[in-house]
Amino acid sequence: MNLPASVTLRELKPGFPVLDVSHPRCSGSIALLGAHVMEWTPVRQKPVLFMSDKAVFAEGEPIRGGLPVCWPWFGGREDLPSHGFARLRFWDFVRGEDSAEGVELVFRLHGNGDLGWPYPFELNLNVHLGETLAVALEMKHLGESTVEITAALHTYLRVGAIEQTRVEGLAGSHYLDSLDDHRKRSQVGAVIFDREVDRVYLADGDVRVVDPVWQRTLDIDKSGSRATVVWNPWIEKSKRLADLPDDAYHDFLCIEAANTSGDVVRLAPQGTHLLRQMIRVG
Ligand code: TA6
Repeated sequence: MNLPASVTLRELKPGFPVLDVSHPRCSGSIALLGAHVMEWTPVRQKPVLFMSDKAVFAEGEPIRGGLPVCWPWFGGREDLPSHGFARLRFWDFVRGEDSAEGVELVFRLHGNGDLGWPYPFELNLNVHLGETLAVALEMKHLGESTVEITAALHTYLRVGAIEQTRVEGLAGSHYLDSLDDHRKRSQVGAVIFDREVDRVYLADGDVRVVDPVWQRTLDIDKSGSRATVVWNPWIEKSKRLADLPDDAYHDFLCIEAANTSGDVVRLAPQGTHLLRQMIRVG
């Protein structure tokens, strides 16, 4: 691998390569499994991404935390893996480049009708790590017929205390409540967390996570998406997730730039779609 000076390759465990970033503007790490951004910490900041202490690191298993790439479907599908297979496979490192602002890394996954998806495709993930984190998933459909895809950048964000955290920017938006048969509701004021929250907001705008305990805000912008998923498992679901400590719900929420529920992506042969999420600490 021809790595930029700020990036080094290591094995988190045998057969599980990870790229570590050490740059004047930030530190970070990205697993080749799923091109999964596992850690991002801007200079003079606390970590921005949450990673479970019980996360599993193995081919074919999703990593609980960081920035999972959910593709070519979002959610569960009969006997198929939840959130698709892209996060379960090793991607190729394509190239990287250092700059004064940070480091840019490109990863690729392609398939020819294997991997449980009967169409040839190419995914490119472009990751910029600096004082901002910018992730862009380019999806290329190389099959002969039009295909429907759902996807998400399923970002786990670290907060000081979920009970005191709120999400601004969604007031007045409609959302589908995944915990109540996807019933459609309207958001009144900021999103707060005093129970499990699992909602698909039909929204294409930016949101702000306000974290009074860690005394910071996280500004999350996106493009190529008209659905923003907000999730916190709260107490009972956390206990059901083997790769999440029972009390870890307290330390994170997910804000996901998604194409799902009314924002399905239809790609004609040779069609492409770009799904982007950008995060800045305030
Ligand atoms: O994005 C919210 C969600 O779909 C929740 O329903 C929950 O299942 C979460 O994703 C985690 O999914 P995973 O398959 O990673 O356990």
